[in-house]
Amino acid sequence: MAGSRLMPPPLYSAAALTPTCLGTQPPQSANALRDLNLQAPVKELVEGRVVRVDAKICHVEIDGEILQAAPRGSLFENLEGKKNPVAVGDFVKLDTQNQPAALVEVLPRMNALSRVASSHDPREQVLATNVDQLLVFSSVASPKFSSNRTDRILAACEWHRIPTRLVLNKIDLDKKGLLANFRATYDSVPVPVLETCATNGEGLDALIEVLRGKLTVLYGPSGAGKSTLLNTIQPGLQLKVGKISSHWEQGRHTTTFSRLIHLEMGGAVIDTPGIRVFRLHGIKKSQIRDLFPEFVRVQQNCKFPNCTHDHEPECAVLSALEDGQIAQSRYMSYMEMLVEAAPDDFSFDEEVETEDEEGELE
Ligand SMILES: Nc1nc2c(ncn2[C@@H]2O[C@H](COP(=O)(O)OP(=O)(O)O)[C@@H](O)[C@H]2O)c(=O)[nH]1
Ligand SMILES: [Mg+2]
Ligand SMILES: [Zn+2]
Repeated sequence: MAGSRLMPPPLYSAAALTPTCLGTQPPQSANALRDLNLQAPVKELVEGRVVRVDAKICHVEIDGEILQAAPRGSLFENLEGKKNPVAVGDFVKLDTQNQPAALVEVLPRMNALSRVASSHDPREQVLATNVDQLLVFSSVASPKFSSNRTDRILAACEWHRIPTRLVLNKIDLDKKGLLANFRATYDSVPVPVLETCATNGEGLDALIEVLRGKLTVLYGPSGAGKSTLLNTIQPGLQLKVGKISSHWEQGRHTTTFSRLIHLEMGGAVIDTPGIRVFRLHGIKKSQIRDLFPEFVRVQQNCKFPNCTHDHEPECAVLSALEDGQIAQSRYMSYMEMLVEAAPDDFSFDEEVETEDEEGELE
């Protein structure tokens, strides 16, 4: 991983630029002075990976050690509608000359999972970056499976091009035979589904193979069994089980402390507690339909090329829905996202930004 990548040593030593060589030497030619300028000392920057972001402080891993670093103020300028300049998973450069270190640069990202920050803050909040995949954890029962919640995050991963799978946990509680329905729905998308039972270990081997060697975002409602599953896979993790405090459940302004945790078998996970609502940022109505792979397969047959699959005649998606090829629950999730998405002529650039404390990260 990134931890082992250090910046090369500075190209020029500070000794070569001591003031004496300017003050006591005969005047130099413009060229020589320009050369000297080019040789201005380069600060030694260290490269690392962000494993946790608290309010105003990032925890950055460098060669297996964690260093705390404060993002430089300039990173908060020109955010262009983004709430946070740095997120868990980012590769960053640190200036370690002072304590705490300064986080001076965020390196280009391979991908980023983001959403609308909150119902009263329209900015884009980046939750995790440079990830290999996302697992959507749900339980068959207790808490009840939510199609809407599941479909929103699946659509978000489609939008951000992050591969995803569903983990259906607590299969021991499937007294009503719901599992077969969920499975049929997601097979038809298709989304790969893993069935697990954290309490008797069923399906755990398959989950281990999916996690091995990858950086995986864990997503799912509290109580789905994420911590129990992870603790079973790696007992040393000692993640708290079933103790999500009521503060999180009822939080008016949910604070999320995502963190990256290494797995002994190779790979790592990013836990994302406290994320309840997932609304895609910057998406317009006409773009939602492309986030549902089973729609994409048939929608070229709709009478109107820009069919929203809502009221239009001769709609191939509505026909597939009637035939049972498209699941009712998926269609309902689509309609809800369609209703709340911005109209196509909306300009996100003019969006009113919510001012909050400078440098605040949550
Ligand atoms: N019956 C049953 N209970 C489970 C299973 N997995 C987790 N639990 C229980 O569900 C509760 C919540 O689990 P937890 O791991 O804290 O969920 P998290 O919020 O997703 O991390 C705990 O009481 C677990 O013991 C399972 O497969 N079957
Ligand atoms: Mg948990
Ligand atoms: Zn249509």
